[in-house]
Amino acid sequence: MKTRAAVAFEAKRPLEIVEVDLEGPRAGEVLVEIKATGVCHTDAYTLDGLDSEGIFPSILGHEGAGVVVEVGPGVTSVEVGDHVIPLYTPECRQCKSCLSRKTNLCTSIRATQGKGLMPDGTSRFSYKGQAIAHYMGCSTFSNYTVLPEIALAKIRKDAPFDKACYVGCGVTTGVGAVTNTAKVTPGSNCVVFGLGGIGLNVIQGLKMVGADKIIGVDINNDKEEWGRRFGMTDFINPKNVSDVVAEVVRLTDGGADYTFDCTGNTDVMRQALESCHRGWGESIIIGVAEAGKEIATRPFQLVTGRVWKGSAFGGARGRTDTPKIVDWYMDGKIEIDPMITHTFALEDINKAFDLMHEGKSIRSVIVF
Ligand code: NAD
Ligand code: AHE
Ligand code: ZN
Repeated sequence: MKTRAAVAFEAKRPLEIVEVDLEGPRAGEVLVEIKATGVCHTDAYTLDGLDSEGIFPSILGHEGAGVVVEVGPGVTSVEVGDHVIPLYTPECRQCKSCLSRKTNLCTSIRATQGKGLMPDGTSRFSYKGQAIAHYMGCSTFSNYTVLPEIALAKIRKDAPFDKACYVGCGVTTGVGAVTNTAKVTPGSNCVVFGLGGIGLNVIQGLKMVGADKIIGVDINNDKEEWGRRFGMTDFINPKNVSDVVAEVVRLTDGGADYTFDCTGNTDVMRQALESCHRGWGESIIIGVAEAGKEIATRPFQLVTGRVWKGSAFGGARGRTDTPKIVDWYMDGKIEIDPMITHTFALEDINKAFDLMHEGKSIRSVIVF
């Protein structure tokens, strides 16, 4: 079939809207009509050529929601008409990682996914006879896409697509980092570095679990109002203080119980770790750093009890947990609507990237 898609032909070039060819689902695969997709900073990072796994040409997008249109042979967990969220972290429930119960990082199809291919080692997308790579196993910047069945979470049908799509990455990543990865306890003092589409979800997760101080750090002053809207109690703009770490230590009587990096900047990651309380503070890296970047700190920071951790997709097991997060939204336990600051048609998707780089959006959603 033909489908409209925003194609990343080359790094650092705007996406182009073209009609691409899409092959139908093979065994264990599902054809999904994407109804809406968010634009996450990770899409921009890959498009900007900063991703060591970046492949061009490819169809980016990993934060979608849609409807099952066709299932391939052997598919049993979803059927035509089901509403689904594509999962860049699948859940096969059979691999060593899934069975360990120690991680959400299912490894069953990670190798081919990282090469922009379906699990059988081929692509379903092509343009003028040339293969186009899938992205993070999702490629939600296409009106129709094919995914392995293990990479689809079935969600309730009354959830609006243009909000539920955000659960496919940002909401789950932020809220899950608090509840699954850090397991923040009530009364904790916490710091969130970077108040964008992820950081604000960390803040609403912290508020939900009863954190005490929620300190937000951002170089963009406009983010102060956004942070406070979701439960932030204090704001620091690093440009206005001589030492961010010292300021956090002052505000928290010795350091934070939990800190979260939502910037992807390795210098900020160090600040986040060093803002933790001696003896027990934990810092969670969520931000994705540019290819080649490394983190550093004095080992003494760890010797004296600070803990450095990372979190992918909020530690969520996609097929099990994302339907529950959609329920939380539908039940009013978490908010999504106010964070979706812009909605565009696919033709205008490059505007979403511009707004993100200008710091003028929280989340842009593309509606097909
Ligand atoms: P965003 O652009 O919406 O927000 C980033 C925020 O960080 C902005 O408000 C910006 O002003 C702020 N910032 C930038 N540099 C800063 C600095 N030096 N100090 C303080 N604040 C600074 O991006 P997003 O969509 O929220 O994504 C945030 C990061 O999380 C990205 O690196 C993205 O790739 C990553 N991410 C990771 C996962 C995961 O599973 N680990 C999932 C989604 C996104
Ligand atoms: N391709 C990058 C790594 C990118 C990365 O860390 N991605 C996160 C999700 S970001 C969503 O917006 C993730 O889930 N990582 C786990 C994984 O298996 O990719 C690189 O550095 O090569
Ligand atoms: Zn994302």
